[in-house]
Amino acid sequence: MRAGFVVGALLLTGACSSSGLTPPPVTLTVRAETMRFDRTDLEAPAGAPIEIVLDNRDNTIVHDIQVKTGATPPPATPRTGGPSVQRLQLPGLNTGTYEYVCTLHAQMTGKLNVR
Ligand SMILES: [Cu+2]
Repeated sequence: MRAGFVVGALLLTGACSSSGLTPPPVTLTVRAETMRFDRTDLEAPAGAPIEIVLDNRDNTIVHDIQVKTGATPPPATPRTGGPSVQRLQLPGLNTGTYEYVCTLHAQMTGKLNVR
């Protein structure tokens, strides 16, 4: 429902812009290593579908990544021990800053900036 609304809104507003198209999907990779995310500032264009790749390098330690998009429940990868790779698909988001976290480790946080 939400993704459909976003795409529909973009098509309506895009009719007057130069492109009029949904921005191409973006892939953002975040490594979890030594109980930290290697990147704490991610960027994506507004409206572009986003794939976040969580590369857990912490041997046997369980991590996930959850993005506080406003959806209930917030989208998140499964919790898996490293080494492992998990992928999270997000619909196009409106402009804003969205926090992302590992739900198991309070110090593992970052910001997804959508512009
Ligand atoms: Cu963690």
